[in-house]
Amino acid sequence: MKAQSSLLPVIVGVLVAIVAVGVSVYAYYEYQVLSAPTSTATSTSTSTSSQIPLKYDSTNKTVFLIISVLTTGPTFNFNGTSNGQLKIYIPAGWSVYVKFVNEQSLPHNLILLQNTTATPSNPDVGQFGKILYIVGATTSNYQTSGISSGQSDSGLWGPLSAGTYMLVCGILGHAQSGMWAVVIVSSNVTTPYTTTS
Ligand SMILES: [Cu+2]
Repeated sequence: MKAQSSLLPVIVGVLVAIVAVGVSVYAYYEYQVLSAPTSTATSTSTSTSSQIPLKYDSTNKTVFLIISVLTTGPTFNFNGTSNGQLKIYIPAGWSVYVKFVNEQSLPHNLILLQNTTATPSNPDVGQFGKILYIVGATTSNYQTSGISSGQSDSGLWGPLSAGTYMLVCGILGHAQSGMWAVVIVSSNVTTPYTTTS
């Protein structure tokens, strides 16, 4: 009994030492976990938070898209963006109900183009892609005609096959001046959204 009781402080001392080392190691790793990935987490949340959801009807597989030509920002703009900044992500096989509003006095129209070049490469959009749909003009007058001064026009486009398309204004020179956006139709997209990076 005497030998056991003299061992007790030693055992307690060893246990305290083990716990102390354990707490220190845990605290060290906690510090590493908390401090190290901060920059990674920030950049990840920035890219996901820039996704703006679009309204849609999943039963009818239809996306509701409003494109307005604003009187603020770049002259040749879609929703205040220009030169492919606006990217619209649509699930494959879905349709787009588009409402096009032009607040400027300068006429504009809206065309969904099966583009053959990554950026507009000709004043006539028909020269760098196939015109799939038009609102605000027709296939025979899109180079010169559009809507203006708060007028709107709308259309139902699709169903759209997977692929990358371009949204352009068809009036001569407008797309090359910045009036274009990118439409990505993909089976990887489950709910529609836009980005403006
Ligand atoms: Cu235009």
